[in-house]
Amino acid sequence: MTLFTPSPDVADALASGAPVVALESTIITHGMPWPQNLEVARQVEADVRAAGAVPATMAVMDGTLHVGLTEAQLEALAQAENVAKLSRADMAACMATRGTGATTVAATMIAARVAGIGVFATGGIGGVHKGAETSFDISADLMELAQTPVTVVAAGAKAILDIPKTLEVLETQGVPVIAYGQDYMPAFWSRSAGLKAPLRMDSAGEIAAAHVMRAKLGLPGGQLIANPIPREAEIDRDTLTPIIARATADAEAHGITGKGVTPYLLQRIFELTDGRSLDANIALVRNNARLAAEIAAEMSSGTAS
Ligand code: PSU
Ligand code: MN
Repeated sequence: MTLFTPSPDVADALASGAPVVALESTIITHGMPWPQNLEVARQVEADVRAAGAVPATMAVMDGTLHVGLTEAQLEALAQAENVAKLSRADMAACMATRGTGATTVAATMIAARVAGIGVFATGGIGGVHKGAETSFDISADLMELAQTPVTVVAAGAKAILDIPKTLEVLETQGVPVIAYGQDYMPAFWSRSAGLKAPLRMDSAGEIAAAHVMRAKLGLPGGQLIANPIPREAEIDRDTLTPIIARATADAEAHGITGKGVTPYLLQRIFELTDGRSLDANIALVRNNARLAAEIAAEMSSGTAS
């Protein structure tokens, strides 16, 4: 039995060394409401193609790890209810028991490594939640970045998280956090978290070269590329701060814990912004898909090595 099943396009691209961009599926099943989730998933795949790379959306379906989904599989996943949310802890168990699950950032990185894909585009990574000093809620995404060699393009950490603590954990874990084209750390829906980013790069070529250099040095782990949301789609921090505070308080009042926290907060913020948070989310994921495709092209052209 092979470990994963590539879609026909992905199989061709992997065989010829053409650029491939990994995409996660938790954003489809737990991050956005139907039917926008399917539209966005299709749009992001089209953006990757338009930028010259092949999209590989990851999911486990009936125990099979799919690297690249057909149109029918994508639609089935977007409509499915009670799909598991798979992180590092759940992936092998889901495959071994022939289950179905969507991949988080951590699980998508694992799938990308298994398939030999070096770049992955998403919206935002999981991180250290506000109040983690008592809840201990720290996403497995951070530890995955420390050990799995995939460059992850995100719009920073979501503003629902404690961004300073998230940066501290990434630093402790030795994960390069690279802001793209600006000095400041982006905060998902906003272009700036009001904090300087640890590193800055201004081209896809530099990012690809740094990825290759880490491998040459024998350093495990990936890189986090923090790509600011396009200016015209941004929601400013002053608008969001009270909304996030309210969503966080609601989560606590409803006793939401564990895997449920991130999806609950995203849904609540969607309601409290009358859908504006979703429009911003779509714009930033598409922007990340385009940059990831450029990085993938640099990696596969060989100039990065
Ligand atoms: N960003 C989004 N929507 C999402 C997520 C991130 O805009 O749905 C998902 C990603 O899959 C990420 C996960 O890996 O949330 C983090 O969940 P947790 O905090 O439970 O580790
Ligand atoms: Mn968590």
